[in-house]
Amino acid sequence: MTYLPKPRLHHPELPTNALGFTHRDYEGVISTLCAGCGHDSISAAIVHACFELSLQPHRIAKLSGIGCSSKTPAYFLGNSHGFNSVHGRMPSVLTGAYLANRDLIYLGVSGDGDSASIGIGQFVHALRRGVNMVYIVENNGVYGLTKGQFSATADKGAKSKRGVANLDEPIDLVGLALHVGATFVARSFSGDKAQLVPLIKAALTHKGPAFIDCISPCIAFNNHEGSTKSFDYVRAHNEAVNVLDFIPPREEITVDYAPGRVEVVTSHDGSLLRLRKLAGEYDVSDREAAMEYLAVHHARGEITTGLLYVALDPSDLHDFLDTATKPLNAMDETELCPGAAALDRINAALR
Ligand SMILES: Cc1ncc(C[n+]2csc(CCOP(=O)(O)OP(=O)(O)O)c2C)c(N)n1
Ligand code: SF4
Ligand SMILES: [Mg+2]
Repeated sequence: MTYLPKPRLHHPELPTNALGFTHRDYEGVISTLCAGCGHDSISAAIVHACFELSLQPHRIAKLSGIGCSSKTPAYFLGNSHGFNSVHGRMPSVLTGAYLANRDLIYLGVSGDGDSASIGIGQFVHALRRGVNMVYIVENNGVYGLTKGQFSATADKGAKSKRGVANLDEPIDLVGLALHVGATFVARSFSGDKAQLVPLIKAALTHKGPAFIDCISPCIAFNNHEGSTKSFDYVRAHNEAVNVLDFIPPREEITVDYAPGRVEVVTSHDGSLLRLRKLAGEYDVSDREAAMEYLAVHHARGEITTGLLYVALDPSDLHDFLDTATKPLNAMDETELCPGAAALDRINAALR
């Protein structure tokens, strides 16, 4: 594949993070997506989040499927591990990598076609198994790369660019993620950086499957009147449940807020997620209530965004399987191949 690297010139006054890296150290090659595509804004938000969290780029693994959305990992985190897999198969490749090496931070990037159509089986099973990852769907309601066919997230009655209405019921990936047991579930909009960046930061520090459905308008095939995934439609129908601040560990915490208006959620690494409620009755720790809230507001034609659910005491696949803490690539031959007696013990335990 051809690509254009970015010039390495750095402005001497670019701000640096705790590791001495600038924003540029978290970028990738120049994007080849259509100018104005929502996906590029999500890439920028990922760069911003990783810079602000001072993550070591070599500790991140980014994986994707096929689609314009799945091309985007080339455009961010150029110094991280990357694997561009097969259409709809990112979750199983990511699961395998995570089982082999739990020390990396896993970021799965996918599209609505990649995850809600061909890859829906993979999507639900990776979330229900508790794979510790951030899973972002860049949701434009169409197969952008193959020229704009409706995907399974397109709303019933939404119009294609040629004016044809979609006849099928939509799949709401957020509802599905809540149903199958994702422990961090959020929805955002590529045009809302103030909401998206803290959500990505919180998801990156969450232990367990963190899912973000990010509405990301396709300006080439799904940004016209009659679309429910256009910039204008999402701006007009956005119903945010909370406003977020992300506070990393070790930073002095000085917060001042009216009781009952703010919720503070502590992540497993000690970072804090401070949520200011916009919807008075909204409780981020109540999964069933989140599902009901989504259904009620969907029926009103609203797009619910924000952090919709977070499990306060999450666990993950390695906890369930009680696997070794050491990555496989750090084990020596005797640990990898402990011999016949160890195998006999394992077999006996399974009888
Ligand atoms: C197995 C397989 N089936 C079909 C395709 C053709 N194909 C490529 S991308 C794509 C859909 C992409 O849509 P989405 O995941 O929503 O990404 P977007 O381009 O909209 O970001 C399809 C059907 C393929 N590459 N591989
Ligand atoms: S076709 Fe749509 S999704 Fe693909 S790059 Fe262009 S605007 Fe983005
Ligand atoms: Mg799409």
